Amino acid sequence: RYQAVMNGIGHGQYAGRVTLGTSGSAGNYLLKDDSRGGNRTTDLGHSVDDEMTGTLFTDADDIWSDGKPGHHQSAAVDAHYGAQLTWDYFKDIHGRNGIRNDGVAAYSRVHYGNAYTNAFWWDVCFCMTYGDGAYNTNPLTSIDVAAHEMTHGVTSYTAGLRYSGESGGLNEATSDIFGAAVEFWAANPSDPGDYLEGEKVNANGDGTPLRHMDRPSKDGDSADHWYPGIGRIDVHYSSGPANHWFYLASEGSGTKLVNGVTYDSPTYDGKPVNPVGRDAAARIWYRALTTYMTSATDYAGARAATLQAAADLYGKDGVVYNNVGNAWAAVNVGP
Ligand code: ASN
Ligand code: ZN
Repeated sequence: RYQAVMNGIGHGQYAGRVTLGTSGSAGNYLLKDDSRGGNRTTDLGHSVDDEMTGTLFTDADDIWSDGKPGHHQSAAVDAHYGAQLTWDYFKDIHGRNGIRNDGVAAYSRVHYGNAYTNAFWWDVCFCMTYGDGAYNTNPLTSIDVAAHEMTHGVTSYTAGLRYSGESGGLNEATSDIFGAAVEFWAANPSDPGDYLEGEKVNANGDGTPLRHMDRPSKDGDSADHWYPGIGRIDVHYSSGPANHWFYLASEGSGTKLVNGVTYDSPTYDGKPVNPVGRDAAARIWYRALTTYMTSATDYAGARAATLQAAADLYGKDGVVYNNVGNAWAAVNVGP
């Protein structure tokens, strides 16, 4: 694993005790990591001013937060850690050097607004922004949410999937897919990998995750399968078939236990799907995103892009290519 120039110790609300890339010197450490393109985290102090950069977090002893609930630095620890993991994941797994592939990191802003239960990427500031959630006690800074938001940056500078219609659903799914991929890759014992989005942050207030990739309709709104007109629903729901494709390509259909979570994934035609594995599915999606998808790619185009990517990476005659196509058929995206 790529090591930071300086390693602080952080205590995140979700990530537990982690190593953080920091800089500075005794008495004045900075939550800024020059070994990862200047990845840094700032404090918005509950402002809702989108134009504000915020104040860079500093610390005297390079031990960030004490792990007690409500510590002002704990959201910063989680956000900073999520961004550094996502940086490392794209670098180590996909050979990508930051969002723009130019070695320059985005930054993270925490404590946005009051009880704001969301997080977002914004091209203009080249930054991720995180609210503190209900009662300001559940910041939206878990690994999967941070990776989701940072991936919006990657999508913006690669395929540029337009954030409406079917391309909007594919944009959202891309963020959920790499949110899950980063969380698995991190192997953090406090927040092990799963095919759920936002299971740690309780954004719904009832303990349920925001999204279920094995069966997207479990959230009550997302689509399990493609249908004509899916482009008219919210992009966080039209992402369903692509999230479902990623799950099926990774794990296959039916019932499966992964890291203590039981999944049960249906298929449109009732035919079983054999998996290509999570790593291959993520590599295929990344290549499709960065090589073949455009701002206007729709579901049919995503199928074609991933099949082309699978052919490039694993050959056109192999089992991987075949299973990728079967996973699309299972979410009702056909030739
Ligand atoms: N958290 C949301 C997302 O990243 C914010 C939004 O709706 N754009 O998708
Ligand atoms: Zn999103």
